[in-house]
Amino acid sequence: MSKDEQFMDADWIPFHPNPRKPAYQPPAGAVDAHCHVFGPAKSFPFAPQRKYTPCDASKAQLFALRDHLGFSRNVIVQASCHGRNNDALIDALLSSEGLARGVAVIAPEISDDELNHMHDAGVRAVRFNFVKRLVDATPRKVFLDIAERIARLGWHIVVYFEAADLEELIPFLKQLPTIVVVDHMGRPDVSKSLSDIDFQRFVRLMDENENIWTKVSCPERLSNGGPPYSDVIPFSRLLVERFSNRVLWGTDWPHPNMKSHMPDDGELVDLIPQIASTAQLQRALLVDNPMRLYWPETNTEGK
Ligand code: 0GY
Repeated sequence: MSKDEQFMDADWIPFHPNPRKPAYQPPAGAVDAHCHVFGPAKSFPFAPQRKYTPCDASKAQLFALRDHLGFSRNVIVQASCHGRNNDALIDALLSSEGLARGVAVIAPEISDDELNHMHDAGVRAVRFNFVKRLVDATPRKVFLDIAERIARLGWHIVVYFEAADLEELIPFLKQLPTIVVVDHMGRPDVSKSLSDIDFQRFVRLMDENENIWTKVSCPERLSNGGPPYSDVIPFSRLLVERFSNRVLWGTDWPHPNMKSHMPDDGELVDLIPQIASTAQLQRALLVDNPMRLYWPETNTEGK
């Protein structure tokens, strides 16, 4: 099938149709800091250069899930299937009544007017994606030029890479002039121990660079055992306890490219008390940290 046809891939697993109501109740004002919208393709066609064609996953479905899970806000991350066309993302932000912020993917030739328009809509970061199965490579110089421009707007950078690529990426990451948020804990190999050299390299990177944050997200993607994802919990817990003021949490709805199974989003929420064991850690993870990064003007005291 040609990539110009906008039908979802034959092996695509759609998001859970009926996630359970979580037993865990997040603190007031909780933020789902990693999720996406896909299309709908009829209004927002997928990019010609995409590596996959997903099912539609609309802003209305995302906001309904937010409410169902007991969350208040979303950070919507531009997914690679939309390339550098952020229209679906911007449309969702503008419909969110200020309850969503965005992470865009931009071209180096973007105009100042476009950047300002994105800022007004709620974009606060750009994403640099290094995952080879998702995107064609972008030269580092292009990323550094983008980094300099968005730093002036007070935005930050979200990076997505595989654990095996971290060592080579470290000098580049250290050059970035903003806060840098690493997706999905740098994708550790959870079949190895916490003292494994690759995971320890990531921990050291965070130890030594106070501008580096991470999302303790995607147990369903990292787990070898499947639900209830017990093999991933120790990695998330270590990062939450060690870097409590630099961690974020997200559902990753609608869970692109899951091949083994589709998680129940309610079940993912119910894992939070296992990775953030006190009310204080949970509030930092779900409210204080994402609010400081994405809604710095909003006072959350006493919420
Ligand atoms: C994620 C993970 C994936 C996909 C994307 O932009 C994307 O297409 O981020 C993935 O396939 O690992 O964070 O949603």
